Amino acid sequence: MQIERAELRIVRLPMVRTFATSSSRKAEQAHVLVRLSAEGLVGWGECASPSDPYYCEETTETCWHILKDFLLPMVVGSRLESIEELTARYRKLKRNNFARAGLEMACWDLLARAAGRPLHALLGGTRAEIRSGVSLGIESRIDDLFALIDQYRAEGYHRIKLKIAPGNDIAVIARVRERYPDLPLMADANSAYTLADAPLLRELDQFGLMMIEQPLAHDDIIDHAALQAQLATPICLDESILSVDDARKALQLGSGRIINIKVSRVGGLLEAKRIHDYCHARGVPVWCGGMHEFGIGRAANLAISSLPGYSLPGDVSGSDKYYDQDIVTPPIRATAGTIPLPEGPGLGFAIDEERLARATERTFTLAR
Ligand code: OSB
Ligand code: MG
Repeated sequence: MQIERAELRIVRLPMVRTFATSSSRKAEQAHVLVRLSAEGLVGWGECASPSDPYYCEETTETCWHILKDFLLPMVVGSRLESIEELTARYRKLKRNNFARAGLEMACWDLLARAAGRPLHALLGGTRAEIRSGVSLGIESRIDDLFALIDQYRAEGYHRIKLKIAPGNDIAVIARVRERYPDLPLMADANSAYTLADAPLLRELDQFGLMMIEQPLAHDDIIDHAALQAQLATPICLDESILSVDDARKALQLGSGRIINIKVSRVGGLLEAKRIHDYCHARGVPVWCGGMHEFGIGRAANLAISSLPGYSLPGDVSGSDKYYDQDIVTPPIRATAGTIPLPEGPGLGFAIDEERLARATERTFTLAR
């Protein structure tokens, strides 16, 4: 299809509750949205990058820069027939995966709409609904954490993930486990520990966690292998895995036993599918991680989660977990912790144009 026009916008939404991890603290999110127009069709994508470089090196502004100055000029005013063709055009670009993912998502949406098919069908999804969990930030009062766990259990979510950090780890997990002996529970450290903390991390083995996510450095797979050899709890890698090659090397080394696949972190849905396929063929469980996506990125997460190897509940909660008013309509809703796949073409949700206009704080257009 002939890509005639691209629009970028920075959209800011307040979060329903401040979310703290070992590396950052957020009360709002500002994401770059990508809107492509081609032959009477429109495709949407989202760069769910945090505004600061504390999860990975990208920020909202680096996504804006890379899209505006490098990625959009590679596609606007030319024909595009496949995602492989798109990724080939930016082969020389290093990293900047959140920026790539926003453009790639808009292209998938366009291609799926042109084919008149839902994105999940185009990706090879096999599920009609997906089972989800929730990720809970660090709370300064344990009673607030208990109240959140009670709320999301009552809503039927299938597992709870707790953020941990040095000084906010064993004691918190112990209190939660004591109060909820059978809760499917896991912990995410967002790379806050080092191998010297192995004795402390080994204490987590007594709590029957489903997994511990990214305990060590964001760019490490060597120390993770040494740590996994000392832990009964499976390690799940998040920050360390940016591509299917990373996944292959980590699994070969024994750096972990589970992979959290984030569409944005790996640069898009095609790479997410490749990691899924690699893991699925080897019996390695994967699940879909999140980056506080608005409805567009959330819809993409939903679509990729329908692939058969996404066997564990992910962080693809309903829109209301983070936002009072999402920019898609209807908002994405979970019932009993389960979200149905949409039946419409493409991402399968419509944009709430009025809401979007109110939340937009910058725009850029390239047309030719
Ligand atoms: O490590 O998975 C993470 C949010 C922002 C940055 C990193 C992470 C997270 C989450 C929340 O855990 C995932 C979500 O519900 O979108
Ligand atoms: Mg994580």
